[in-house]
This record gives sequence, C-alpha cells and structure tokens, in this order.
Amino acid sequence: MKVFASEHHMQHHAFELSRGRMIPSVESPERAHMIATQLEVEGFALSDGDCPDDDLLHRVHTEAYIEFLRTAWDRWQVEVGNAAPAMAISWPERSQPTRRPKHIVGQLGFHSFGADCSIVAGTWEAAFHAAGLAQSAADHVASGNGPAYALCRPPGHHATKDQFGGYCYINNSAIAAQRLVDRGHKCVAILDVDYHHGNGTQAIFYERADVLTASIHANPADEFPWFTGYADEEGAGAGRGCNINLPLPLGSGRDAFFDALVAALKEIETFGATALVIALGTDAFVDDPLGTFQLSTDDFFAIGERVSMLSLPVVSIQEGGYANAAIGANVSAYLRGLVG
Ligand code: Q9C
Ligand code: ZN
Repeated sequence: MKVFASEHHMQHHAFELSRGRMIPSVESPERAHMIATQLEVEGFALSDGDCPDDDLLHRVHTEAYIEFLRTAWDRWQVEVGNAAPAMAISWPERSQPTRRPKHIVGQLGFHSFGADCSIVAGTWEAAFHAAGLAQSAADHVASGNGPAYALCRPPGHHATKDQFGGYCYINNSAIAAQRLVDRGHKCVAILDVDYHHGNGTQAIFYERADVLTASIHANPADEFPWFTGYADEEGAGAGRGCNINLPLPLGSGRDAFFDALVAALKEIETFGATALVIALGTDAFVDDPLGTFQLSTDDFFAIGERVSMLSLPVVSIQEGGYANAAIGANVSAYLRGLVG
C-alpha cells in the first residue's frame, strides 16, 4: 500500500457556522495529523505527491471556479479588508436564471452551497496539494504499482464542478477517477462510504457513462447535504443508470451498512469497472461527532476486505471522519483489510 500525504494541509484551519455560531471547523488539521501518525507507527511509508496538473483540475472543475479558489483570500483582504474567514451570506435563488457577479462577496455565494465552511489564508494551498495527492495516488495505481491511499485534507466529495461546501473545495475523489480515465481506464467506479452523500461527485459525473458513482450514506431527508442522495437519482443522459444512491436510516448499524456495501460492489462488478476509487470517509464510526451510524474499527477492516474481493486496482481517497481519537485506527484498519 502506497500512502501519499503532505504537510500543506496544516495551513487550512477554517471556521464554520454551526447552529448559529461561528466555531473553529470540526474538519481540523488534527484529523490528518492523527492519521499520518498512526500510519507511520504501523510502518507505512508516507510519500509527498506531485502538484496537480491544471488540465486535470479543469476537467473536473470550471476554470472560473479554480481561479476563484486560488485568488479568493487575497481578494477578500483587498475588497473587504477583513482578516476574518471569507464566507458567503447570500446564495442564488433557484426560481430564475442567475448570473455570476463580479464582487468577491457575491462570488462567494455563487461558488458555495453552504456556510459550513469558509476560505482562509491557507485554504488554496491545502486544497491544491490535496488534489495533487489524489492525482499521485491515481498515477501510482494506473501504472500498475498496486493500491494507493491519499491522505487528502481538506476532503472533496461535496465539492461540485464550481461550488464548495461541506468542508470540501476540490473534489479529490473525482480528480482520482478522472486521472484513471485519462490514463486509459474506460470504466471507472467511485464508491463513497463516507457517512454523508457524495453530492459533488454525483453532480460531476451525473451525465457521464464512463464513471459509475455509488454512495452509501445517511438519508438526506434527515442529514447533510440535505437536498440530494435519494435512491431514485440514477444519472441522466448518457449517464442514466450510472449513479447509485444507497441512503440508510439515521442510527444504522453494521448489518444495514454491509448489505448496502455488498449491493454497491455487485453493481460495480456488473458495470464492468476496471478501476475503483474509494471515497473513504470514516464518519460512519460509532463515536463520530457528526454521524449516527454504528460502525466499529473492525468494521472498517471488513470494508477493506470486502473491497479487495473485487480484485480491482484501488485508489483510496480520504474524505470525512471526525472522531479524532479513533480516526487513525479506523483508516489503518481499512487499509490493512484492503491489502489482506
Ligand atoms: N456543525 C464531510 O464529511 N455539517 N463533510 C456539519 C456540524 C457539514 C461533512 C454540521 C458536514 C460536512 C466531508
Ligand atoms: Zn462525511
């Protein structure tokens, strides 16, 4: 198992609006630190990644959005003159066509879908290098060198082609899948086991037949990201039938989760995927502060084992997981289950 990680993530420590109050984000630098420390203790070697290619970033996201992310903090300083986190307060209404504004405050609303995350001084540096880890992990796997894991922070699966939200800015799992396609895989699957629906990944590939997206998550009627993640969202156009959602009730335990996992893996086999990206959130863990599912550390080992049964080249990308005391053990259990 090749592990890609970098220190650049430490520059990103954002704030979030939580229950009406601004708090330091639950998505903290400590998360990645705890994972890296645990993996090193267990003997995994950590490698830095390359910088992501511009054309790869632009195949997943719009050029305007990438340029916005790159410059938003500096523009916020100049145009708003504020050292506080850059965050939207207005979003486009949905009942009529809307346009992209010029002002940074308006663009923050145009390019986000929530106030659960913000842009701070190091956000671009962290997100850019996280995408680079995903690209490097995909390159490693595409070259036939065995499985790879990218310790991406910030996470990515909520980010759409031109909007950030849910702690996500650049969609690292989509970057990995697109890289596998660009390196010759005609059929790639993304299986998202994060507690939350991978809405951004779904949106990016919704009309594409070359990337199957599958997500196991809490029912969006009761949980973030609230507006998508239902079982009848099957993809559209050429991508019809290439999106699978397996929403589960709040409080679901291992039996429900593994029934969904087995069903998703079967669909991935039927699809004929030649490579697999696992969007590895560990927030389905029983003690996760943002989740309600009941998975144990051993269950993450079993997820890895189950995934390995497909005998596909696998790129694993870190997504959520907020039980900092257990996050290292949960990730390493999954990786050990995967390699057998
Ligand atoms: N104050 C991922 O797991 N809502 N994102 C949090 C708590 C947003 C989760 C509310 C949850 C986003 C990658
Ligand atoms: Zn999550």
